[in-house]
Amino acid sequence: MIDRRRLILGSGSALLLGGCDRLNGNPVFRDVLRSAEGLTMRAGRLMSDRAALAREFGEADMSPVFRSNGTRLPDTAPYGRHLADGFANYRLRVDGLVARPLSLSLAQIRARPIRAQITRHDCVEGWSAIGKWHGVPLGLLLKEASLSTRARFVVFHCMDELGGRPYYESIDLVDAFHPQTILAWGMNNRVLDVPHGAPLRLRVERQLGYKHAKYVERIEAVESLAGIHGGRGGFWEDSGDYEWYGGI
Ligand SMILES: Nc1nc2c(c(=O)[nH]1)N[C@H]1C(S)=C(S)[C@@H](COP(=O)(O)O)O[C@H]1N2
Ligand SMILES: [Mo]
Repeated sequence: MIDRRRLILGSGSALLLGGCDRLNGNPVFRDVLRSAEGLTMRAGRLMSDRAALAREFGEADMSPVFRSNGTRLPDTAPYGRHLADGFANYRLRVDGLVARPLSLSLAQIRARPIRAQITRHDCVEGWSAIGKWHGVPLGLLLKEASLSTRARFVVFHCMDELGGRPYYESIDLVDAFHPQTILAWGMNNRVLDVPHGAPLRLRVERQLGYKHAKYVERIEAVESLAGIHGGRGGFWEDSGDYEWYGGI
């Protein structure tokens, strides 16, 4: 798609990556957008943008301090029990619209293929930090569970509550199968700690921080988000604070 844009728009194509508003005001570009070709271009741009990798960094770029945000220690009784026995009885469930529901111990999750990546976390509240994450690609678990063709979203159910409401989040299948979307059990070359979401948290690198569900205990594949909690696909979405799509 990028080559095609270059063909049509010449040397200004780089602007497309960050300056869409400006280009939309350009009469020539507007005509292109209105044409059938423009439709394909827009669809293609959306697709290719969503599939693109988030920037990855080197060890030297890692933030000396990676703050934690939201829940730092879930205060529910089940989580207390997990802490007491070192997550020995923790199981990650993968269910909903799958042919083969999974129930995996931490040892089983850690025995799965590992992806490591150093990325920048961007919180909507205005802070960022670069950290290293180890985990199993989410797509791999979804394939293992034999995701139904009816599934359109995956919901992450967390073990913490804020103001009596459980934290949860959801993403669509483009993000679920994105190569950098992992369930992380390691951070900065150590086992994931409690403030950052032990024993397992989502990394969905093309989205803002609130989408990265911590303390995940269940992944549910669904066709619609309507029946889940407030129906808007996430804790902050239900309270009206943030949009469901937090793409970056
Ligand atoms: N379960 C759960 N996940 C959560 C949150 C939370 O409070 N509970 N906070 C979110 C927000 S707003 C951010 S910025 C990141 C913070 O991740 P960190 O604590 O590892 O920095 O977790 C996200 N995931
Ligand atoms: Mo955040």
